[in-house]
Amino acid sequence: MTHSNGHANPNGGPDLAALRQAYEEAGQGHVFTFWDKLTPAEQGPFAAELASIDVKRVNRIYRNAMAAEAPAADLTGLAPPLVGKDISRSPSPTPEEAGPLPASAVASSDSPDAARWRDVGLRAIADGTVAVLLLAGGQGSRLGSPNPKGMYDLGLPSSKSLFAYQAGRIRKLQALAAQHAGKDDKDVRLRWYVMTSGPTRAVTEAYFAEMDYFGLDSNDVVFFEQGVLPALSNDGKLLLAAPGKVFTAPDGNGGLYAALRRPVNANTDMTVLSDLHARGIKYIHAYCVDNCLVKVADPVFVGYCIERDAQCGAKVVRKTVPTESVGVIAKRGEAYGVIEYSELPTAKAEQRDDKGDLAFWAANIANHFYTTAFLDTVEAMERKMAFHIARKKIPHVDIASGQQLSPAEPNGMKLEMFIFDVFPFVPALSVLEVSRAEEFSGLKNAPGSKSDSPETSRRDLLAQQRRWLLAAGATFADGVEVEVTPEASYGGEGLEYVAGKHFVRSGAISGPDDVAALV
Ligand code: UD2
Repeated sequence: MTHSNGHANPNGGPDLAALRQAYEEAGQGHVFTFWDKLTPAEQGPFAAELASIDVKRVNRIYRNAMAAEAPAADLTGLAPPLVGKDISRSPSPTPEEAGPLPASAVASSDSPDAARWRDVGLRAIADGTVAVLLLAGGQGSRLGSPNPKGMYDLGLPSSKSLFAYQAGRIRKLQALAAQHAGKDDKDVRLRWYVMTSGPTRAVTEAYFAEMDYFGLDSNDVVFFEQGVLPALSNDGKLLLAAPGKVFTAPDGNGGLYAALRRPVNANTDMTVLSDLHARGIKYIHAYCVDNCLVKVADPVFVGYCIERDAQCGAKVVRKTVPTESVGVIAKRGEAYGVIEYSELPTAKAEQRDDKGDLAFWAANIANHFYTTAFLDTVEAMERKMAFHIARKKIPHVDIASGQQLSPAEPNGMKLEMFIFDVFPFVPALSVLEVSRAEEFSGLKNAPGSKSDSPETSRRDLLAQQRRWLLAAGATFADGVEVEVTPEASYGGEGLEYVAGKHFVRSGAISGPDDVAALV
């Protein structure tokens, strides 16, 4: 988020007096507490950082987020112009107002129509009208890995990372779409837009280059970056990570929408949106990096949404455990919305229908469809999309003592936008229920955790591939694990050559030639 609070000095730096005044007026002048102790070499970058923060917007976001978090809260304590005026409540259904998703609003991927949807999707891909958008800006703090999640090695026989799997699925799908349309492989391209954040950009780009883009044409992979927001104390004050550094964090996966409109890097004025238009791309499949089973640019889902002329689509799986860390898709009146697990009251999470199933069963798996035309309209909605407050333990410099503190308890908040907060603005969200075993296994928690861990991801991916091989006529000796890499199959197709084979050795197959070593 680039912004200049004050006017630039003749020497190019921000006008310090104007900057200090802007921060003082915004009630954030405390950030200058240690200014005189900083060296000139520290003062320059710090002033530039402060100038890049739109401190009035931060205050507005804080007040809107606080109001959205506690609608009944007494807002009189807020600055006069705000009470009752600037709180543009997001139309997202609050937990109190939300009702379950009606069955009529959902189709299933095991519908007989899926074969037709798949044809529509493959044709759209072959026509070059589909692109992929990967959300990879999260810092993966729960997983505890030093690298971006996409680089994580699940310990598979092939040692492929999540990024490698997703790239392989794109390559395979390009070939399937080309074959479906009678085109040459090289004439079908799925452009891959990878959203990173400050902490993940450099290492992600370096990894892709090191892996030679996993065999993809590097011109088809576009990295771009979401914004950051300062972390705040509970009373809305910017927190300093160091005497001359504001504590900032990625602005949530909903930061995607603003990021689509910013130049993808410092050397170009191309934005993701301008590129989508320039290339005639009409449909986008957006997904989260941390789902090892993700069907990247799934032609069934893309075709389903195209056939329904949807502006937005979302995949869901059936939720069975009330406490599962997933949002649930709900409705209030005509407005669809996702209530995040961190904001769903227990009573609602545990509410059951007359058949005894969870009333809020439609688990959001952060797997969305958009039209480019819809993405063009999001900017107008953004002011109504309340930021979400994530209360966190935030290490910071204590303003009174100058001491570096690492709180044991949450002492402040990170402000995040959620990608699904645009759903209430579409007249009809196209929801597709898919099989959890075939399409969703989150990688969220550290090794050894009982759910959403590297072990459960590895287990679910190899179990799916074992089902594919058994269905193709193979058999297994006890304890043998055979991995089917994306080079061999996108969704279980094309494995005829394993019919009658008995696997006695674990390993990975990427094609027919790899079978002999394992039987
Ligand atoms: C997300 C969904 C939740 C459910 C769950 C399934 C959101 C807001 N919540 O919860 O409803 O679908 O996934 O696994 O989508 N990311 C960024 N930038 C950020 C933050 C996250 O790109 O600033 C990406 C991150 O790299 C990942 C995805 O968004 O690919 C979701 O990550 P998360 O950890 O923020 O969301 P989570 O797992 O709490």
